[in-house]
Amino acid sequence: MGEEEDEPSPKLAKIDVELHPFHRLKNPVVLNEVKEKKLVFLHGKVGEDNKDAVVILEKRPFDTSPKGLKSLFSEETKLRQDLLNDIYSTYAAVPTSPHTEIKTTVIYPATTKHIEKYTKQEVEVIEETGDDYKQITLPYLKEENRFSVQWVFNILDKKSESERIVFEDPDPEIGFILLPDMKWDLKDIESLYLMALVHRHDLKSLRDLNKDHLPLLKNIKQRGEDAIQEKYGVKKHKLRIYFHYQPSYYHLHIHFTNIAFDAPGSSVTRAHLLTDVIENIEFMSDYYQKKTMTFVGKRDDKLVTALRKTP
Ligand code: M7G
Repeated sequence: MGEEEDEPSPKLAKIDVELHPFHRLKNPVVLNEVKEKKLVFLHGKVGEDNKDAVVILEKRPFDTSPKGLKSLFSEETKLRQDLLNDIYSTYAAVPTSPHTEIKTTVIYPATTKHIEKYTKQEVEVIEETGDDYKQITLPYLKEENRFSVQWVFNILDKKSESERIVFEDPDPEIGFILLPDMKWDLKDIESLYLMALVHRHDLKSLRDLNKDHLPLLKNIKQRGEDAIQEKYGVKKHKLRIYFHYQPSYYHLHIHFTNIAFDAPGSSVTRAHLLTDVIENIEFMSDYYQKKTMTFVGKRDDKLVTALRKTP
């Protein structure tokens, strides 16, 4: 992995730059910036009708494969010397592709919810009891309040990303599709990030799971781990496999990330390990209907406001 730069990137080749909003983004403003991750979230307008777009830019890690290093330390890299003193020198180096590539994610047209999702905001801890879920969260999760899961249906129906599928079990009850998450650049194995999307459409989140779903969960764990080991050589004890609660997208899915990678949303305030979920349900079938779920939400989020118990 990470050593296939000979082939032009299929993703780049496919983009119709005339239609693509990237170079037509007007008045970009920063929604959030994570300097240590070299990551910036921007909002801008596109086109005559000024539709909203969210653009996420992330500088890629160095390509430390032998080929990557060769191209870095080549004459193609321009150097501007900043300091020279005895045996010490510093430079601003301007290498050529792939070292200068920026992972770019575009959401267009973006909804107000997307802009809110990527805007830096104060966060707070929320405790949602089983009753809160039934009385507040579930009624809140009406279509207009949640993100569309059209992209999930496109994957399950093979209308999008079918060439990226790593594994599929087509069974309607316990089947799923495993594929790389949008956040992964597919190059750096240390930041490996895949996702299992279940074929069935009736499960929104952890809250819907009980003992009837154990065969589904065990199938995803076993076959997901096997497929990742086979394709990427990453063994199961190197994987963090978990649900998000709350998720952004309410169609049941499971995250598979490399434990070497501090993936966003992998901390105790959002991640629930698949092994723990399986065991909790084995102890008590309605565990996730009864359990008080603690999560971190944004201060101005409508669901957070509805669930907040202290002013
Ligand atoms: P989540 O917990 O519902 O949302 O996980 P969040 O972590 O974004 O808050 C959904 C996962 O699906 C995230 O890890 C996303 O990066 C990933 N994802 C979202 N979209 C829209 C896509 C997509 O179109 N394709 C792929 N492959 N992954 C996506």
